[in-house]
Amino acid sequence: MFNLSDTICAICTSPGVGSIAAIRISGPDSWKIIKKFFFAKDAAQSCLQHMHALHGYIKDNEKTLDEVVILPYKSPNSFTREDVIEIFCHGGSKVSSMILDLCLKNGARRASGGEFTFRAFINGRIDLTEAEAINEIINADTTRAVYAASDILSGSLKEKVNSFRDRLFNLITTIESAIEFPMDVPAIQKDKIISQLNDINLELNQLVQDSESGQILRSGIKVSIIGAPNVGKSSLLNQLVENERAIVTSEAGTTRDTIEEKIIIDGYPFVLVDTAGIREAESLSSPERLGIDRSKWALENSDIVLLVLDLTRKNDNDTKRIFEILNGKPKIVAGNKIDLIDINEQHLQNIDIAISAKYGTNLDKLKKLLLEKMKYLKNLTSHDGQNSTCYINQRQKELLLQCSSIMDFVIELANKNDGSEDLIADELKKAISKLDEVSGRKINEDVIINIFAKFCIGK
Ligand SMILES: Nc1nc2c(ncn2[C@@H]2O[C@H](COP(=O)(O)OP(=O)(O)OP(=O)(O)O)[C@@H](O)[C@H]2O)c(=O)[nH]1
Ligand SMILES: [Mg+2]
Repeated sequence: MFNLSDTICAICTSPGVGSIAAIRISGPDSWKIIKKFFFAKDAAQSCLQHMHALHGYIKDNEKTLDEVVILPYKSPNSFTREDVIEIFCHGGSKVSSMILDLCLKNGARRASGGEFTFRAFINGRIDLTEAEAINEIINADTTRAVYAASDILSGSLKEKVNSFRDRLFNLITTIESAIEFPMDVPAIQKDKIISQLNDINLELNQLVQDSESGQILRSGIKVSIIGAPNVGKSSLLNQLVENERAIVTSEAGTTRDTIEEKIIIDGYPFVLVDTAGIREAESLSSPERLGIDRSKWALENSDIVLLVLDLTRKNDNDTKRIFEILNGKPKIVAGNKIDLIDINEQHLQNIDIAISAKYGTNLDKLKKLLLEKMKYLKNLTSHDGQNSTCYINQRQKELLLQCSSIMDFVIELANKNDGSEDLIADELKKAISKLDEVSGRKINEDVIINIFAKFCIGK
């Protein structure tokens, strides 16, 4: 585990050339260290004060390295709750690393990934749900994912977990005082307790249910583009990602390996998988056969199948077989190459949308269909993803599910009415310990290490 008593430093901005880079120093010696190599432009105003930016120079001995702005924070009013200095220098990767070297030479230690956030957590500035949300904001690649994570960062999940905890704790106190002091404390009103337990459990389950949307924002909806050879699957992928990502030729069997690309529709990430055309023939080469196996695997492992048909062809045996192997998978059937035909009623039978992958016709409508299908499958309402719910992660979901199953057991016990109050109180303590793992109030060291290992350096 990290050492907490020394002073740490890191470049916080991403590596490479930029206009500004930021270096952060945190710990008991940070203010002392900066004074060794920072010289204010106006010597009369060189005193370090909390949140008072200073303009000046970083000097290594007599040599000036850069003109910078520094921002001091006095403990406990900083991100880590320690004394902190942030240095904003020019964004060349060399100059920032030279300034970092000066910090190291003057007594700071190079921070590991997540170490600043770890200190913020250990020092009580944030709880574990907020620490995890910081990493999610950094890694978010859609606006919805940013909103969802920032909602948790502003304390929405912490508040809910704390409220569950307080309510369970009050119930334990009521039950235990009635057991210990039967003469002084009014007898337990079982019905009241059961109704409160049910309310808490219902809210817990709602939180778990909402996590489905969070999962979508994190990993995206998988859409496999499936069809017979040459129907225009790769052309469609290229149009949707607005990039010539996959090779397109007039030869059947062009695509062999699956190709994955992410697109964002209305703030939701969709992972599109272009696949090899599925066909049965004696003469197939072994790379094409392997490609077809991968197509079937991609089909199996997708949330939605985007089945592409070539409207210039009659439904052949290959297409019929593909319909069979879909096996009830959620699908959207796109009839392609409408630019080559005069479309009639018969063409529209069995398809959801008519498109031209080559010319991009009706692709906005296709995106809308994908969005509607996803919302229907994942049971999302139109306002999901806009700060209305907490999108918990897998770790939090598992713990809340464990808490909920303990609650189910407690409710069962309470309903039996067989004087098992002691046991009920003990079980409620176990439920609280699950909530404490969510918030990080009490948690195993390995789990903590695992969580902070996912953070980047400087955070
Ligand atoms: N006119 C027209 N041609 C299209 C359309 N979509 C694809 N094509 C053509 O159809 C041929 C096959 O396109 P691909 O996108 O490679 O088809 P595919 O389904 O990926 O083929 P495989 O990878 O071999 O399974 C190419 O010559 C494309 O230019 C379309 O909407 N209209
Ligand atoms: Mg292809």
